[in-house]
Amino acid sequence: MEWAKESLEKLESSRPARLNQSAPIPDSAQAEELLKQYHPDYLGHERQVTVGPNAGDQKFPLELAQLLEGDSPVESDYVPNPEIETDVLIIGGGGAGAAAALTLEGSGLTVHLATKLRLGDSNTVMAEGGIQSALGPDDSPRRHFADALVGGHGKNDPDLLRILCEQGPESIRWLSQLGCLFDQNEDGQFRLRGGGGTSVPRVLACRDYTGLEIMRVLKDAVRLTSTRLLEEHVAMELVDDGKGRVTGAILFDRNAGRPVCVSARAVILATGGSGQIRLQGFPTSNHVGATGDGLVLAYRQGCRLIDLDSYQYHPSGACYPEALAGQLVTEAIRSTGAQVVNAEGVHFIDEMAYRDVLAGAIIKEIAEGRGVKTPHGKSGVWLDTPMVDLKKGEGTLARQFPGLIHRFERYDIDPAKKPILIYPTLHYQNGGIRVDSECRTDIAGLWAAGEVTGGLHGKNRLMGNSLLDITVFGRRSAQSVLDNIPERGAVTLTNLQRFRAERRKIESETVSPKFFPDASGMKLTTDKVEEKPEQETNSSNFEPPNPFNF
Ligand code: MEZ
Repeated sequence: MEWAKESLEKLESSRPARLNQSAPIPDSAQAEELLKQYHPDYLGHERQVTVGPNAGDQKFPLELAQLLEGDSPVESDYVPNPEIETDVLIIGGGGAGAAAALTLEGSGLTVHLATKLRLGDSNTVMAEGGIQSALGPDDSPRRHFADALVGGHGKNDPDLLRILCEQGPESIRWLSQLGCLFDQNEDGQFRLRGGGGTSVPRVLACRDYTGLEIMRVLKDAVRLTSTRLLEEHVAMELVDDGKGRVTGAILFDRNAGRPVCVSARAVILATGGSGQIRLQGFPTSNHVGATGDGLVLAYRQGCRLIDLDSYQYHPSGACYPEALAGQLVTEAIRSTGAQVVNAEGVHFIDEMAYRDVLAGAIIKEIAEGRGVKTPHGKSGVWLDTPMVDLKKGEGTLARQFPGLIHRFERYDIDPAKKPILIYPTLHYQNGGIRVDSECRTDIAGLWAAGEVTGGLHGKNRLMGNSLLDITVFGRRSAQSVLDNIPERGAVTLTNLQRFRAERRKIESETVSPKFFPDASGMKLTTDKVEEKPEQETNSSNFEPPNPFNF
């Protein structure tokens, strides 16, 4: 990093003094100022929508508003004719969907799980630093609740949050019994780390690949159940019984290159987040499939969305090398001693400040000229990763964060020796579909769990509460389905027709959901289909507005 030589020298020369010094945590007035002036949520890049259940109320980021007002890819003369009948259709193959499937096993109900990529391809596997649970000697679910409520700016749904915190210890037991290998201390107790906003150490981890480890065991367990997997099946639309209740979905089978209609007594949406819609062009730490599909599908059925003016920009996204831009550099590294330092070598803020405040502070440093410019024209601040070994002993960084070392060593960067450049990355959708404490949406027949839902995390989620969310509410949604499963209903597109009639008043050529990010080059159909002559497969690539020839 010759191009940053001068700044690196400043950082290295300030290091001895910084070793035993902490940096200021902004007080509440300073925090508010940072948020209002610099946090991407507060910069007016938003608008109201004019159709659907949220018309004329809360504002949405512009990119999301456009998708919510978009038209369905389903042709207007398409007649839904179920080819698959199931009791429960789970849409989404991440942690929440898998936890739901496991809970339904043995109930006697037939279960299908549809996922647009493969089982496990999800934001769950991208989660690095850990999962919260009140297991420490000075901890309790109440304390967990209080921390998360403060972190969420007091806007969390208290019922959902109480359930999350109370279910923490039992969820860790469940995951461990499935085979999840959480890190332990020498005495055999779980190793607990701090996280931004945790008043006591509460974060369990599997090194820096916690989500991958959790998904590993969930995936293996699901494959041993009677759940029928519909991999590479994209959810295009939900269907209803003509009286408002959701009764299944139209999926697009990517390998066959055609739609498949599913009749279900209950549908659980577990489609995850929407970082890949790249609000304001931000880089993202999200999985390629995180395009907000569930929000669009539920909205067209009549579900209200909440708190979607609030997204989480994780303060430490990689900024250099360019190939890693936006990738997560776990908060756990900061909680283990890495400091956030500007181009002048100044440790300008405590790295465990709340994520939204820290992201605002980093953006401010850069805006005011104290950032480091990369050869690709991006700017970031330093994360002084060698501090971890200096504070905790040589080899700590490599031992606790092998994923980080592995990613950077490909580019000849050793984070144990040199600091890395970071910039906030679009990480999490704080809001989502409104649900009650049993994961029921506003529309009968439709449940939702995990990142696609809103309310639980308020306006700012704490580290490690999303892996707990998918575990607790994935299971809970399934239990609620078991307790309340409706009879099979008719399959119509009445809700969609109503939405379409309403959107006639707007001028929009957008077709949604988005399914795959523009930059990914991914198409709705797989290569298998494209090799066949088009008239035989009746398929085409996804080219809005009317890509499906059916
Ligand atoms: O929950 C998260 O967002 C998380 C654990 C992220 C991280 O920094 O590792």
